[in-house]
Amino acid sequence: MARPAFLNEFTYRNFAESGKEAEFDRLFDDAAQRVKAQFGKKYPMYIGGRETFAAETLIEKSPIDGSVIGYFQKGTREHAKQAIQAAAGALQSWSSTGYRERASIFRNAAAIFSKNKFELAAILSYENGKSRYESVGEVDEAIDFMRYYADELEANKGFLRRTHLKQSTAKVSASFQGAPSMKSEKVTIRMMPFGVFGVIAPFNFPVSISTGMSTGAMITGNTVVFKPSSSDSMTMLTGLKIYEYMKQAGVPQGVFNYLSGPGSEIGDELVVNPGVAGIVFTGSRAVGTGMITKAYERGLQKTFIVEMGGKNPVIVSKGADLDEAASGIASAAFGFCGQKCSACSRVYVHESIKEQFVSKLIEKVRSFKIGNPIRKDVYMGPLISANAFRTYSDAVEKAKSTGRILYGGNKVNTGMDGYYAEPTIIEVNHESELVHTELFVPILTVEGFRGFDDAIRMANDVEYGLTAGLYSKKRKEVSEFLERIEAGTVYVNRDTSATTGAIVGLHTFVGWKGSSVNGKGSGSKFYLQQFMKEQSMSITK
Ligand code: UN1
Repeated sequence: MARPAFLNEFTYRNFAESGKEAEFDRLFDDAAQRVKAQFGKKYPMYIGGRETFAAETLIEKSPIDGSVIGYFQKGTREHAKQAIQAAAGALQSWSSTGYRERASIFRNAAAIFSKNKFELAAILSYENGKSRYESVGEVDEAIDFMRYYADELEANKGFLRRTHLKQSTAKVSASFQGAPSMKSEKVTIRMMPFGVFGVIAPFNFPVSISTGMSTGAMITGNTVVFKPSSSDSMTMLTGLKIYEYMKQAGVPQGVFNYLSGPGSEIGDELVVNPGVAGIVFTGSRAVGTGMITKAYERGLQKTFIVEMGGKNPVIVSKGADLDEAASGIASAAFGFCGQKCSACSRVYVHESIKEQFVSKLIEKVRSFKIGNPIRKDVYMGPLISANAFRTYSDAVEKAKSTGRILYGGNKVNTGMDGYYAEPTIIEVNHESELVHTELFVPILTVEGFRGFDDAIRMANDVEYGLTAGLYSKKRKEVSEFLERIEAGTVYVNRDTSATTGAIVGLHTFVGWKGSSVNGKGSGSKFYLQQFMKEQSMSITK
């Protein structure tokens, strides 16, 4: 029987389609007020279900204006060891819990997230500076991940398969591959959890990616030590909410452990501790490959499920709808200030339409309001940190000396204590490191091309292969692009965004080349299998 279509949470879309946009805004505004009224509290870590405190605390401040969101524990290597032990202790009973029950716990969690979605979205906006639309969309994505993985687990009946071979009438005197037997053989093939997973999450999607990675690990029977981003960029409060909602949903004690603290202590312990069977990570390529190398150099054969960034290209061909291209590229490059792995950071546009395209792009970008992202009309909030701003201004300086600034390049004074930067469009040549290095800031490079072949060659000429886009009306170009582009998540003529905004159940979000290791995506049919090892159990009678 065909499965029913996956129903996405789509909060904004549902409110807007039923003419209730004002209610959407009111719910977000009210939640933002409630969240702000709770600022400044002290929060524990949770190990084996118990509140745990460290000797030192971390102060989480909003990138919007520096206001103190809360005080969190500065967990240490010792806490990581305790959490790993707690997760190991919970493994036996959790992994033998039936898959239907595990699926139903994550459906409960999805319902709890859904009930609290405006609150969670408001925390997210304060915590990392996302606009309300991005934040609600991200919470929706988290809910979708939980439901999608629960559906997948059930549709695959927990990934258990049975096969058998009938006895033969033929007899052989010495066996060989495929030899007949006069006995029958029954085989059960099961998928089992690896054990304890370390979940190391990024600041840019602290709700959806943390939830997706944690759910992937836990729904398949692993137990988890979860560390939200907590060094330079901090998203510990959404992390804590995820913990609380999972607990309310029925995730047993010890199955999900929440630690806050630096990667150099906690992340590192997860990598070097032999009690951790696998790591699921989203973040930079340097950190991802560093972890893998470190573990393997120590002879630890851990499973790594990683997504490690991008340098995502878009090609705009002659004859493309330039309004659509300008608008799709502008939001892909500058939504959440370009701080998405999926952000578009390179455009290749046909020489003959370059000027026209750039002026349309600038016109669109000029309409983006920069400021306090809690406000409805603001499209771009602050950069996440002083370090991110340094990356931005260094890149702008480099562009000035080696190329041309076509738009932006300046700090924006909002009167708030945060790092606000103009969306920036630069022209540099293909050899520039600005074309090859992932910057994670609102900077877009533009380059002209003459032959479509050159455009594809330049688009592919980076270490990454995460997302890519094309605007073209020519069938031949579309098929050539789809045939040759080296990226996992690819979009053609997408008006909403050229490279960002993958939707669970519709797309899968997957990187090739330096963007991942195993080339399997999230929100994908093949996601959960990565968290399990297979066992073939044959009994001959
Ligand atoms: C990321 O930036 O790390 O497609 C992930 C998107 C989101 C996921 C982005 N669904 O933009």
